[in-house]
Amino acid sequence: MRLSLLPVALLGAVTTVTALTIPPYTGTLIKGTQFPSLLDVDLEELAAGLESGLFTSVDLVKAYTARIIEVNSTLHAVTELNPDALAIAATADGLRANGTILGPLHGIPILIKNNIATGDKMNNTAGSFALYGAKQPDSTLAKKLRAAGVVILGKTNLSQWANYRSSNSTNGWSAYGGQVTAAYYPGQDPSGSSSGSGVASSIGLALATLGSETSGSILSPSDVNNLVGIKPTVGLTSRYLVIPISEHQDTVGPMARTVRDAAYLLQTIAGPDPNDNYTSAIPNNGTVPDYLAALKYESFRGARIGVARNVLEIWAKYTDAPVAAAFETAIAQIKAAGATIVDANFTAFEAWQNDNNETLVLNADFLANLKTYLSELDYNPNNVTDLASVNSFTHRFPAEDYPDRDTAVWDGPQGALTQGWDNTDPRFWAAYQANLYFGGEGGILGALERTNTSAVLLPTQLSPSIPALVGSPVVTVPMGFYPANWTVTMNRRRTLVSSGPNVPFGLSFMGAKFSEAELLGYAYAYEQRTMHRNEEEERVCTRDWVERCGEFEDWPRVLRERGTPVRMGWWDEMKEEKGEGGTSKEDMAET
Ligand SMILES: *[C@@H]1O[C@H](CO)[C@@H](O)[C@H](O)[C@H]1NC(C)=O
Ligand SMILES: *[C@@H]1O[C@H](CO)[C@@H](O)[C@H](O)[C@H]1NC(C)=O
Ligand SMILES: *[C@@H]1O[C@H](CO)[C@@H](O)[C@H](O)[C@H]1NC(C)=O
Ligand SMILES: *[C@@H]1O[C@H](CO)[C@@H](O)[C@H](O)[C@H]1NC(C)=O
Ligand SMILES: *[C@@H]1O[C@H](CO)[C@@H](O)[C@H](O)[C@H]1NC(C)=O
Ligand SMILES: *[C@@H]1O[C@H](CO)[C@@H](O)[C@H](O)[C@H]1NC(C)=O
Ligand SMILES: *[C@@H]1O[C@H](CO)[C@@H](O)[C@H](O)[C@H]1NC(C)=O
Ligand SMILES: *[C@@H]1O[C@H](CO)[C@@H](O)[C@H](O)[C@H]1NC(C)=O
Ligand SMILES: *[C@@H]1O[C@H](CO)[C@@H](O)[C@H](O)[C@H]1NC(C)=O
Ligand SMILES: *[C@@H]1O[C@H](CO)[C@@H](O)[C@H](O)[C@H]1NC(C)=O
Ligand SMILES: *[C@@H]1O[C@H](CO)[C@@H](O)[C@H](O)[C@H]1NC(C)=O
Ligand SMILES: CC(=O)N[C@H]1CO[C@H](CO)[C@@H](O)[C@@H]1O
Repeated sequence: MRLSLLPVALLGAVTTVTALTIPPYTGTLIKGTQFPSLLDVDLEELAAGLESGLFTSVDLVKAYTARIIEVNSTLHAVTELNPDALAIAATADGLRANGTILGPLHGIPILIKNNIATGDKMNNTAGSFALYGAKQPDSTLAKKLRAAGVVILGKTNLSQWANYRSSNSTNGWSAYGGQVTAAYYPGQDPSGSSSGSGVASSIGLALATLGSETSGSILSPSDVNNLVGIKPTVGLTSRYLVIPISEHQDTVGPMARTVRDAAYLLQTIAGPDPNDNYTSAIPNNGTVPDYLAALKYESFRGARIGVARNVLEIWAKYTDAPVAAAFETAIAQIKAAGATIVDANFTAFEAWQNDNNETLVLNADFLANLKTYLSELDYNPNNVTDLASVNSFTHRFPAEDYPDRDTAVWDGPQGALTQGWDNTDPRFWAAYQANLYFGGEGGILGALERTNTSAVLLPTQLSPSIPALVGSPVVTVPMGFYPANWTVTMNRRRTLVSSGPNVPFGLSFMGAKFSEAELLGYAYAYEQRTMHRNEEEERVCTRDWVERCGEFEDWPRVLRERGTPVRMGWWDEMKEEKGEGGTSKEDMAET
């Protein structure tokens, strides 16, 4: 598969791109100026190139498209390209020529997760054939991107149904999009569920991407793909026409290579939406803060920053030595930058480990919210109107890979259909109150309050669960990489590398609701002092994909044959330990 396909891919690239020749890693001279490397370029460099006429938005669409096609057969990060992207880019170029710039992202290609609806030729499927060919209007976020002049370049692959289907599937697999793999080790588990968004942003298949999170789905793939990820407060960004899991926990946010780029994207998508009443909670009558203005090198000076020490201790077994060591170094750097560091323990964390109310809440929301989403479709080719009909479609449609990938999150012992009651049931309120306690007084919000801190730190791997319960924000920034001699392990199916050399990891800043501006200030101050992202030059497989990594396409098979041991990803392990989900415990992972 490997070498024979390559010339075809390269030929495709050459014919698609006229203004540029491809190798985007090293940069290409255009009119005597270096075209930026798509792997590293940031928004301000792209905007400067567009402004000076070095290249056009049409050139960018061609360059990114060629790159997507070049790596897609290996990584499966992008499920479909927008057939209108070139026309949209040409319109953006025309407006620019006329002196009209719609915003900082004018003419910039962005990829979005395949659960954010667009009213164009693209499908919005959550990776399921049940929704292939369905028609729907633009989501509010798609409208906002268009109004800002963004070129929506395509849709990214994901863990199917945002990982709310199966107890024995894999991160980044969908029936519609195949299996995503990440770029830092051949066959690397991309984590999920915003798997394609993570991989696409990490290797420059667009400037940046949008992902969605219910519990970990932005943070976790950002962690293992060397990215800045923003999991916004639930209600800061509209979920209207985003395929849901839970109205109480779902949120959409940016996945980018720099804090600044992520902030630009958040600025573009945040704000009130009459179609999503959770956005009415945005403070100051819906006025979104200036996130760019918050990016200050001296943000830590005089700040009180907490560390959730007891979480680190209780979950020590999930934190590998290189991650723990990098975390202590990060704390020292933040202290040296002027912050006071204090313990900010999550007092009910131990008790929460034995609580399973989150499953009840997510099941109840999913039953109700999925039904609402399906009722909003303009065309529903398979007549799926609720979870029961999606379940039966999945069982009978061969490409959905049932029963080898089961539907335990729906019809298993603790599944949503088995539960049978939704968020209008009196039992919902009690379950939700338990969540609010474990995330609130007993979790992140209580810790912030008691210790008078403005952010709490954890390695990103440990950070998503508690903020998910209350919908509070988290920002992750690259913190380091596993060492070159790190032992390779595989996922449970032995189809992906769950841990291995050079796999990245991040640092999370967790804050109070709607404190994104402060969190971004800290994230920026940490990023600018450390710039771990840039260490990837030596590591990312795709830098010279053809020479170095293309030949490893079947690497998981080689590893299997060598008897490489199984060790589930840290997130899967901790969820299994906690006992969430259906028959087996991967089903709650990274939703
Ligand atoms: C991605 O690769 C698959 C083959 O693995 C192909 O069917 C699909 O069309 C590709 N998608 C894009 C956007 O190139
Ligand atoms: C640019 O402005 C000119 C003059 O107002 C107008 O004729 C033309 O259609 C505009 N082009 C675009 C692409 O907006
Ligand atoms: C969307 O799905 C339809 C099938 O109904 C398919 O023909 C079309 O190519 C898909 N769109 C894109 C952009 O892949
Ligand atoms: C939003 O509206 C729904 C139904 O109209 C209601 O149940 C819910 O409580 C509202 N949520 C908020 C945060 O106002
Ligand atoms: C809040 O915003 C709405 C809509 O923009 C406006 O009509 C209203 O006057 C504002 N209220 C206050 C108190 O500023
Ligand atoms: C909380 O910390 C801030 C500094 O971050 C300080 O200005 C303030 O006085 C403290 N408040 C209390 C109640 O300790
Ligand atoms: C936080 O938890 C750790 C570990 O359990 C403990 O050693 C420490 O004393 C706690 N800190 C505070 C301020 O309670
Ligand atoms: C939910 O929370 C209540 C109240 O704390 C508790 O009694 C119950 O056991 C919890 N349910 C589950 C499924 O964990
Ligand atoms: C969906 O329902 C419509 C109208 O009832 C019917 O014509 C169509 O055949 C159904 N499609 C499927 C796939 O069941
Ligand atoms: C997944 O679970 C289903 C149902 O228990 C089972 O039939 C199937 O063999 C499992 N697949 C794998 C790969 O474990
Ligand atoms: C990896 O190398 C470090 C020193 O660079 C050494 O301390 C460690 O034991 C090695 N680990 C393995 C698994 O070989
Ligand atoms: C839409 C799309 O690109 N689908 C492809 C995703 O990858 C699988 C293989 O893993 C192909 O079979 C699909 O055609």
